[in-house]
Amino acid sequence: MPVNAGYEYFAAQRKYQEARTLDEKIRALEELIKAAPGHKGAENVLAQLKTKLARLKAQKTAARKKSGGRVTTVPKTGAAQVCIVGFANAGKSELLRTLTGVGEPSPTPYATKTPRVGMMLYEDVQIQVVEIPSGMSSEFLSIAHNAELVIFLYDAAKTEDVERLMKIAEDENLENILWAANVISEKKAVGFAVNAASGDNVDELKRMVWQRLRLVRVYTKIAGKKAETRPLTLPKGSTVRDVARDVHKDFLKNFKFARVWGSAKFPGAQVGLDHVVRDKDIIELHVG
Ligand SMILES: Nc1nc2c(ncn2[C@@H]2O[C@H](COP(=O)(O)OP(=O)(O)OP(=O)(O)O)[C@@H](O)[C@H]2O)c(=O)[nH]1
Ligand SMILES: [Mg+2]
Repeated sequence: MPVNAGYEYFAAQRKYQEARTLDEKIRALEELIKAAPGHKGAENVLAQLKTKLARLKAQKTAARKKSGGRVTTVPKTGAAQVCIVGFANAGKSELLRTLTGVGEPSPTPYATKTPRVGMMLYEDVQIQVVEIPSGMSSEFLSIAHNAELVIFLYDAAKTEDVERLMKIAEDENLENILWAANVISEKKAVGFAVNAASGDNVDELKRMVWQRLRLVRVYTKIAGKKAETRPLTLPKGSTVRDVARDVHKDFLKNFKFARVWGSAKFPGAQVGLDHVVRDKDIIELHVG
């Protein structure tokens, strides 16, 4: 950590640590480099950051080349995007249907030809779920690069598929992966298992998805009024500053203090911009 680094540097550093997709990482690293102090003592750190950035950019170019420049993106909605990746007939469409109500399972392998998108509700948080077609073309796998989390779903009776999926994870540089075996036949699964069709253990899967997304939700509120019922979601470790910025830039500019129910010392205690918020906090922003 460079000496005399300013607030922006630490904020950018946190953003980089929280970045989940390749694009997010590149963007955060660029900000981090911009915010790094210019003095001599920080030269080494800056050089390291630049090397890291060059490596990430090379990764991105390689991924693009592999797909012949064809990249499919699924516009993100909700708190995060989660992809389901797996081989033919692993039960991806069944899982998508169980999680979101969207999805047409079929006994025919490779039945899903294009990415299918649904919205899953975890408690009161909307999470987007995308089924990637089984062909595993680089074009469609490019969606997984931009997703915050990838579920690798495999038929519990075909453990050899795990190895094949591990190879894909490595080749595609996918990091945030949740492995799930789908118990289609009677075969007992090794590791975490669900039954996509009956929904067995799917609630546990949803809970794991939420955990792995490393998000917190907060409910903002205006003094004298009830808190919003729809939460705002932010990366874990976010502060009142991030909440204020997300609500409106004027809230940050004119910020005086916030009252917090949840993570504060006592319900409704006054906190400043640096207060780290926790999941399910109620945040009342006071501006002047
Ligand atoms: N009994 C049972 N059948 C399942 C389960 N999951 C999937 N199936 C069946 O297995 C077949 C394939 O399931 P899909 O969900 O279509 O598989 P997929 O991974 O989407 O496959 P493609 O997109 O076609 O490559 C369908 O007939 C499903 O109904 C399960 O958990 N239990
Ligand atoms: Mg399918």
